[in-house]
Amino acid sequence: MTPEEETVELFAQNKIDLVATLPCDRLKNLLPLVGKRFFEVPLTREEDGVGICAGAFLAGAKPLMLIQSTGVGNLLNALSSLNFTYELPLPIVASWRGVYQEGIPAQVYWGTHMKAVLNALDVTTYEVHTVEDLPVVGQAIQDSFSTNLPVVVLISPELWQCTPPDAFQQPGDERVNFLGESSKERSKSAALSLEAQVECPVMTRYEAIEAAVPYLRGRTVVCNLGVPCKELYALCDQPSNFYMLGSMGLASSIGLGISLYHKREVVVLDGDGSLLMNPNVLCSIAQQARDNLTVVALDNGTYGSTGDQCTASQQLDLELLARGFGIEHTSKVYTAEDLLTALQVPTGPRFIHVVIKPGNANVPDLPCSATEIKRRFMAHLRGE
Ligand SMILES: Cc1ncc(C[n+]2csc(CCOP(=O)(O)OP(=O)(O)O)c2C)c(N)n1
Repeated sequence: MTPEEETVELFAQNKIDLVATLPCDRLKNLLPLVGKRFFEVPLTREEDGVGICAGAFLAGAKPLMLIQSTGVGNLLNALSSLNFTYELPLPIVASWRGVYQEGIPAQVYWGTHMKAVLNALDVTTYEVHTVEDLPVVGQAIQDSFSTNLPVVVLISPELWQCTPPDAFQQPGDERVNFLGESSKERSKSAALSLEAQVECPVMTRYEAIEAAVPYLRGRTVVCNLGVPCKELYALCDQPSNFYMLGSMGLASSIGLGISLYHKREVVVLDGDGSLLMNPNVLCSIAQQARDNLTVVALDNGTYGSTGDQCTASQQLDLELLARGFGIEHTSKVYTAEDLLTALQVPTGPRFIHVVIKPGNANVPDLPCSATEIKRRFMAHLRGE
């Protein structure tokens, strides 16, 4: 077996369900094998993958990320505020650039400091340099799922050097995109024929959540960090609510990850500031096309939880943005009645743009810890 085949075998032996990927040149022989054997979620930013993998784990799956070491730098806050805070496992297999026969100067600084940064955050790291080290990959996966913590396996390019270039690319083989089409055929129609007419908002965030409560009751809900969580808790606390305490921008990513392994509908209450921090998730939602996912974008035009500073949603239109990313079922609502009507439309993934006024309700802090939120939520999803 080549090191690539052995690596994939180790993923399979450890019962990995989902591999979230973002390429590295040194992984180009491994990635096609991963795509053939596992459910692959191609990413546009690594942080988004941390949220998707967290959601998949909450819904009972075993995720893994396969990325370049530079991408580890992109996801540090997510690891800290999501995985460490809620105790969520995530094995990250990273192509370790900058340390072995590196030709790209920009890889060197981070590549040589990354391990120290990870160790300072108490992320356990493992190193693979040669085929003799490969069993470490299986060990790392087991450690991550037994400790409920993220781990990083750093794979030196030295490992792959015995594999001939493009070893797994047969003559005539074509790379396919996420739709299963040849990546050479890129013909598509990209016309956007939607005109956004934004009217004056009438509801606050609290009033919008209150209006949605009859629909949210009994459904799986992921709620954006900050005051929205406190408002949802005050209006409709239930075991099927996942309250975010940090990792701004990842509410919809977590919702998407859950929807991949959960048969029933997942409703995400997201915010404009948070969606604009990770618009990449709109791309992932469009690509995965889960009809059981609804994103309710509570757009008050401000970072409400931090004192109502204006967000860029004052200049752009979130519904148009979602359409531009390829989410077809979108709507824009202002009133309680229209929000409830939009929630009843069965097709998904749905993006409901709720234009609201700034303002926070005077509600208490959440009384539960991150791990209590997780345990209660996972027990609900398991049907306990
Ligand atoms: C990476 C990061 N940057 C900044 C913050 C501080 N922060 C917490 S909540 C929040 C505002 C979120 O705004 P939005 O998503 O629009 O939701 P709203 O509170 O307005 O409902 C900010 C900036 C943070 N938690 N994380």
